Amino acid sequence: MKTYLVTGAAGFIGSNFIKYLLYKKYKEEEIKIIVLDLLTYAGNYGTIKDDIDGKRCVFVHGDIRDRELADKLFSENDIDYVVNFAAESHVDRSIENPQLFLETNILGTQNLLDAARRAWVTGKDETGYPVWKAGKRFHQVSTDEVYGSLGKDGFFTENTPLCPHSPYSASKTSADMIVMAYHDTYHMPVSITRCSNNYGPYHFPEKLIPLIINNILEGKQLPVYGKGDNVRDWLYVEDHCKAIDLVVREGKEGEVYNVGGHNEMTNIDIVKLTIKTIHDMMAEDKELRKILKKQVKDADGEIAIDWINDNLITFVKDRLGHDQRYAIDPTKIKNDLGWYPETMFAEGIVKTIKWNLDNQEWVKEVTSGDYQKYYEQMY
Ligand code: NAD
Ligand code: TDX
Repeated sequence: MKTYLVTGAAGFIGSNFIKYLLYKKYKEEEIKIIVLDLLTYAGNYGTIKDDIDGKRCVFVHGDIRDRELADKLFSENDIDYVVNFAAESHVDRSIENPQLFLETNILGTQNLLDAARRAWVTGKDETGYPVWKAGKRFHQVSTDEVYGSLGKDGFFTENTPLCPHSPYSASKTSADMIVMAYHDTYHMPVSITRCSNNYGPYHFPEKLIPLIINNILEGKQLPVYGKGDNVRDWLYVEDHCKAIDLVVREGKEGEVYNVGGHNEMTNIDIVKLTIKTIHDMMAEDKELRKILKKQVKDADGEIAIDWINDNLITFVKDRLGHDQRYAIDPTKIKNDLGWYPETMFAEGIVKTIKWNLDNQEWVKEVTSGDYQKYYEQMY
C-alpha cells in the first residue's frame, strides 16, 4: 500500500488530483492519502469533505511551513510520496503581496523537503552521501511560468533557461531550484512537473476561465487585460493529474517533465469562445437559463439570452509585467512515459462550463465574503 502526503489538496488542482487517485486510478487498490492544507482563501474544505473518510483519505489542517507538524506527519505515517501542490498561486495577488508568496512557496517547500529528509534518510554511504529508504519520492508541482515569456515562435522545453518575471513565478522558480539542490547535494529522490494553465472543475474564480463563466452568468462585464492578445496553453486538469501521478510513480529521479495541453489561445479568443459556448448551451436548453442571475424576458415572456454576446467584454488596465506567451513542448513526457493531453479545448471547455452550471452551490460558497472584496478592489 502506498501512502501519499498531498499538500494543498483543498485547492483547485490538488482536489482534482486526490479525486483522480481515489475514484479512478486506484479505485480498486489500497492507497492512503494524507491531505495537508491551511485552507487559505483558495482552499475550500467543502470541495473535499466527501473524500475524507478517515481511512483512504485523511485531512490535516495545517501549514507547510510548520516544522513540528511536518515532522509529526512523517513520524506517524510511512509516507511514500509527497506531492506538493500547496502554494500561493495567483499572479495578480503576488504583485500586491510578494512576501507571502516567498514564505509559502519557497520556505514551505524547503520545510517539507527537510521533514522528508529527516524521515527518509537511514544513514550515510562511504562517500558521505545520505542513504535513502527505497521507493520514496518528493514531487514538486511547478509551472511553465518559471521559463518566463515567449515571443511569437518557439516552445518551452525542460532545457529552456529559467527566467521568471512575476513575484509568483520567481517564488516557484526558487522552489524548483531548492528541490533540485536537494537532489544534487543529498541525492534526494525528487521530481518536478512544469505545466501550463489548467482549467476544469473546482477552479477558483479569480482565474480567467472560471471568472469569465461566473461573470457571464451574473451578467457582469468580462475584464480582459490589455489588448487580450496574450497567449496561454490550456490543459484540462484531469490530464495534468494523470501526468503528475505517472511522473511520481514512473518518472526518473532528479528529472523535470514539462506538461502541456497543445491548446494555445489568446485570452480574447478564450473569452469569446466561452461566451459563445454558454450562449449556445442556453439556446439549446431553456431550463438552463434559470441559472442566469441577469434575467431579461423576451416578448414571449421567456428568459432572453441575446445579451450573452461579445459586448460583455471590457478591456481593462494590463497586468504589470504581463508575460506575453507561454507554450509547452511536452515531447519528453510523451516519449519517456507515454503521456499526452487527451482532452482538446473544445471538449474541455464544454465540460468545464457544464460543471460550473451544475455546481452553482459551490460557486456561491467560494465567491461569498472575501471574494467580493477582492473583486471590487481588482476590477
Ligand atoms: P490553488 O490556489 O487553487 O490552491 C492552493 C492550495 O494550497 C489551497 O488549498 C490553499 O489552502 C493551500 N495552501 C496555501 N498556502 C498553504 C500553506 N502555507 N500550507 C498548506 N496549504 C496551503 O492552486 P492551484 O491552482 O490548485 O495550484 C496548485 C499548484 O499547481 C501550485 O503549486 C501552482 O503553483 C501550480 N500550478 C498551477 C497552475 C494553474 O493553472 N492553476 C498551473 C501550473 C502550476
Ligand atoms: O480577469 C482577468 N483578465 C485577464 O485578461 C484575469 C484574471 C486574467 N486575465 C489574463 C491574464 C493571463 O494572460 O488571462 C490570462 C490567464 O490569467 P490567470 O487565469 O490569472 O492565469 P496565469 O496568470 O496565466 O497563471 C496561471 O497559470 C500558471 C495560474 O494562476 C498559475 O498558478 C500557473 O502557474
